[in-house]
Amino acid sequence: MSADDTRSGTPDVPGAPSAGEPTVEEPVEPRPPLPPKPDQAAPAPLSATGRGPQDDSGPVRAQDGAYLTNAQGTRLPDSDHSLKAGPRGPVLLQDHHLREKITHFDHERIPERVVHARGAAAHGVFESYGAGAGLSKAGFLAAGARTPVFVRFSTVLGSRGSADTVRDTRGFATKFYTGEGVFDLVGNNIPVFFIQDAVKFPDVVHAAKPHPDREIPQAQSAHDTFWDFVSLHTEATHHTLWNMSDRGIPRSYRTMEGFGIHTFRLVAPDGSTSLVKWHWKPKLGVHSLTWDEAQLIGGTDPDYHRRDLYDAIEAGAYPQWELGVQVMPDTPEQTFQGIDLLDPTKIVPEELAPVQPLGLMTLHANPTNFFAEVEQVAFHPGHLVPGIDVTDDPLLAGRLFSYLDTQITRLGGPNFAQIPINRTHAPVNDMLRDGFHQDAVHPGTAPYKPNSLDGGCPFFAGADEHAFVEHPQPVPASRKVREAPASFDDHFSQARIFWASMTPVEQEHIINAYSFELGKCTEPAVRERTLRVLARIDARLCAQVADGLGLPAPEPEGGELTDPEPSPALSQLGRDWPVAGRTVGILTGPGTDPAALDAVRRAALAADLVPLVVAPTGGDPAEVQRSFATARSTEFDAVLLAGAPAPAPDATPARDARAAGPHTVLDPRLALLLDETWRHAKAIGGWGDAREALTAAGLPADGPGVVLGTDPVQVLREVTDLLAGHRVWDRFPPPTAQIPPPVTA
Ligand code: HDE
Repeated sequence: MSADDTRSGTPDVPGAPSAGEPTVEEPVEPRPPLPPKPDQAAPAPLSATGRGPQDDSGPVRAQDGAYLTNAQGTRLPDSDHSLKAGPRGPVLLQDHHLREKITHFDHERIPERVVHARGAAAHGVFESYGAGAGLSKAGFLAAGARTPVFVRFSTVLGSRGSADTVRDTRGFATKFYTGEGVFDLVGNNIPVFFIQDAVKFPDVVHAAKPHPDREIPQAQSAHDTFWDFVSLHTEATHHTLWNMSDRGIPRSYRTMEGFGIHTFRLVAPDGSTSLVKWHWKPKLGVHSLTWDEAQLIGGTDPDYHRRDLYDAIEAGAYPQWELGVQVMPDTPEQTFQGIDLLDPTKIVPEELAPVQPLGLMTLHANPTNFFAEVEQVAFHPGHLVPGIDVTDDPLLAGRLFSYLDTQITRLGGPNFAQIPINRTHAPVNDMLRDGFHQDAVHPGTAPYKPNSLDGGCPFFAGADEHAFVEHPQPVPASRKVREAPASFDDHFSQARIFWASMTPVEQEHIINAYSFELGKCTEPAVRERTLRVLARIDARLCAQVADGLGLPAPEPEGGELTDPEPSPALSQLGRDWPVAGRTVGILTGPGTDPAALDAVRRAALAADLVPLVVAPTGGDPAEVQRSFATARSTEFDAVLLAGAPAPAPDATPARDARAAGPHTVLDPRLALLLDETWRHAKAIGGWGDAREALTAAGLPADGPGVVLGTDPVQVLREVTDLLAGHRVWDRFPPPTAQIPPPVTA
């Protein structure tokens, strides 16, 4: 049948089901869908608020026209008073505007995500280098291909309104709007997971979420049920160790790595396959907060990560990541150098399989409406394109079910793919029909196959017409069992690699994190059992956490520990990174030389830094961005002291508790600010009377990471060099505590 076979004029037979003349044989020649029957019309093709496609007065937006209307577009004269029987009389039931407004408001909320409820997202573009074209036939990996993306970052445990800087894993989910359909890479900032089988997901999430009776604590793992579960379920050990490391408290979404975790299978144009692990590498490097900073920010700026992402994009400091893959041969065993590639609690060290860069992602636009985009975006690991296939990782299998299922409740039915942020950029010709929130007006009469009434439309595509064809991976002959392979029983070897790969200061942070979290548990059995787990990672880790808890350190079960080969790529320290977008606080007072201040600000802006001037009181926002009352150290990556700003008139403890203390040389709030800056290992620079100011704050003016000089621009230059290493790591004293001998509990 061809397009010419459509019926013309009034059908000969009233009620004929099809717009075309069906043939006896099933149509097999692909062709576009039939037009509607001549007697049919569809609703006018207007936007959600009445704008038509023929209207070229700018992009279609959800609001239009100068006047307030109701949802039907009828203009309203008043929305401040209900319709009443007289000014003091009863409200009338006939007030349809009141009823529409309140009813809509009553239904403004949708269920938050079961996990990853708190997040922030941005639009961008992925530009392929072409290096993946030989590995996968996916069109978006071809040389020079540019693909729009939408990325949502999130915490896992907290509710929608929880703080950003809690200790937690972060989600890193990317939607690629490719010409061959949507590809979702739904990853995390930690490359391993707590569990090896999806059936355990409700268990780990129930354990980590707030206790069901009092619904506390919010957004954190520092409580009994979490540690009860992970100490009994030791396959969680590796992921838990990453969470207790600085990776659990990122400095910014912009400074996080991303990982696909599971092994995926890439299918090349010639049909050959490889097993890969996905990586996102941030151009700014991997940086974290210190724990004390994270806790302070949780109170002073719970939106810290969200604000940081949106401000950076608004300022034109577009965050960038390279997408890369570790490539492993697709062997029948699906292992690499003894590592089971189907086990999501294992990494492949980058020293064994380097990450090969495939392209660059740049996030360059903020959402226009948080709900429409960030809240309604629906990711799904089963959104795949030709050239990218899944493996038999049992955790991934459960996810392939869960993400579709969850949207049905969260987004109110099966048509969430039609929500603007979820719409594919490829033509859709499915046979899915009806359901809640159906936006499409499907023509035709035969949403089934085979058919002849719609001319056989739509037709199947072959692999050479960009069809997604599952790779015919052989399935090993076996029997039905509820079992895992023996290799999944190794819960400790890679945790030991991670620990051994950390620098001393990173190890100290891990010890502190375990001591804090377990210190917040009330059940002695939970603490004791967790120490047994730590004993199987490292004796010093176990002993020092035990010390902090006032408990004896147990001996490792399962025999003596062997020394693993470290993977230096796992450490965040020891490299220099771009400083673009880093904030520098400049503390000024009445005696500050305006010319020096101006020169240093210009130099900071020229270095792509964000200078923020702190002055005794506010004023012109172009000149002064923070006052002594509003500034807090946690806003700055480094601090410059323009002399020694004396106590301001409002520095009274009765008004501001931070103003307590006998300070005469320096405003007491700045003394606290400098003290925190020092403790959080951030660079401090200064000129003029800065030395006196530091001494007044009780800090060593010649200590590591303190730059004093007479030329403010030169001081800034040296501080910028320190910023490249992120923190002044040698400000943290080396671990001094001796390893106490193990004591058998
Ligand atoms: Fe998720 N996960 N998950 N997850 N996940 C969800 O989907 C689930 C897992 C991840 O910004 C939910 O739309 C199961 C691993 C991210 O919108 C839900 C299992 C990884 C996001 C769900 C896992 C992730 C989610 C909640 C075990 C890293 C946020 C709402 C089998 C590779 C996406 C939703 C966004 C969200 C289920 C394990 C990452 C309930 C059953 C492993 C980044 O469907």
